[in-house]
Amino acid sequence: MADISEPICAIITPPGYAAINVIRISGKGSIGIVAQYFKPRKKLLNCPSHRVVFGTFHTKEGKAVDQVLCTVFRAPYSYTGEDVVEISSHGNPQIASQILENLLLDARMANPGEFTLRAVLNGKMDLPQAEAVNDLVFASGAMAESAALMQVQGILSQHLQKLLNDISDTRLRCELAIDFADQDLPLVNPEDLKNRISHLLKQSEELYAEGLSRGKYIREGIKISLVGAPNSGKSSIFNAFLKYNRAIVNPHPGTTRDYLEESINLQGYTLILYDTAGLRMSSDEVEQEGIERTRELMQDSDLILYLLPVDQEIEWNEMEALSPEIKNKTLWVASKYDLITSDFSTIENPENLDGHSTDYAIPASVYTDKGLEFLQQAILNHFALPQKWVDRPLVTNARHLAALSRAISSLQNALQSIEDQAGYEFTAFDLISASQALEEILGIVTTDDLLNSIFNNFCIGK
Ligand SMILES: Nc1nc2c(ncn2[C@@H]2O[C@H](COP(=O)(O)OP(=O)(O)O)[C@@H](O)[C@H]2O)c(=O)[nH]1
Ligand SMILES: [Mg+2]
Repeated sequence: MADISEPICAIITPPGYAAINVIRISGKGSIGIVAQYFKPRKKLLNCPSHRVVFGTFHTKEGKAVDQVLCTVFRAPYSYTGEDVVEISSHGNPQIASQILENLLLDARMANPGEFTLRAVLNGKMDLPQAEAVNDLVFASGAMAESAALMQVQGILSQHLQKLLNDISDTRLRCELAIDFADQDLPLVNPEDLKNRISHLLKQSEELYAEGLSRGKYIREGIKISLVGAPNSGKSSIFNAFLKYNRAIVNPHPGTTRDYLEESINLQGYTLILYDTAGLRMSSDEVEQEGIERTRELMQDSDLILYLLPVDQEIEWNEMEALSPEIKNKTLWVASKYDLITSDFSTIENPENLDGHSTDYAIPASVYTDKGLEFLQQAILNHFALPQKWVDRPLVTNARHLAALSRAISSLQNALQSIEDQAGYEFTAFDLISASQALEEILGIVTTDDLLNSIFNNFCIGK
């Protein structure tokens, strides 16, 4: 790997005109490099860590560029663990470029994510924390922000580290049993080992299951498609969720031919809504194409809202033709419910109306106050999504989930080997594989390829 203390710099604020711009330089000699261009020079050179100095930035030729504030962080007490200066200039992009050009005489341009990579290499944070820095920057929705913040704070890492320690402890017990096979050790007996491994497996499986559901939905959003016969009120509900008229609403059936996609926020979760052409037999070629797309979207969605308007005959054939897999992720919605009653507070036993069968379709209306409240609640309930952030370790990252799944397979093998009395060597071997999978998440073992693939997704300056 290249010299990791060589000074690197970048503009770390978005391009364009703004109140201020910030240029960051990190690495050996950073403070001295900036001081060449800064007056009063001595003040910057002698500045203690975590202080701000006011002065003027000059070019190499001595021309004043701007009045700036320099924030100084001295190694190891900085984001990267190295000497860092952050120069705040007035927010004219030409000023920031001139400052950067002068710094580039002695430093090189930072690659995407390189400041954070250095933080990892210098032990300021581990890999899951670094990955979460990027998640935090790009988080959409309050839940995604909380999940990323939890991970930046190291809560997931600590949890995984604890799991890793417990696996190692169990493996040591197996190794003891191998080494002292001829003696009766009270410390290790198959029943105790089995219990320990079962417990590790259970913890890992719970973490994985929640990662696959809540974690995935928080990170990627929840894909929901609105389906139903033409005129069932799909576009109206779509617009009502969006709070503006995105889709054309029209009493003529077959108005929406392609599908529309928009994201909304529900209790901190991102819902990706699809308004579709609906389902019905049609001789119109364009509409048929739209219906085909609806079927594809249904496959791809996490949830289907199937509208059964209270003023239309239910088309049982269409519904019964749905595969069990699709039906499992369908909520049945009694749309246009205002035609029955517009006072939703009088609807009896709304908990029962969870939408999981047509008999308990969720009443919904876009023409009534609170007409979508039952529906919103049913969506959160369907995914068992808490309305407030739950402060426990959560895996949201696909790389982490894949490694966790490998750890689970190894733990399952370990358990099996105890049950089969295959010999403690086999159990120990499987426990080592499980540890390696968790170490991969934590970045205890990394490769350049892995680091590159992670940090290439960062922005320059992070
Ligand atoms: N009474 C009532 N009419 C509705 C409601 N939602 C939609 N409609 C009407 O039903 C017709 C079809 O609505 P639209 O949203 O275009 O249905 P789509 O074809 O499924 O997208 C329009 O005339 C709407 O005004 C509702 O909640 N209550
Ligand atoms: Mg429509």
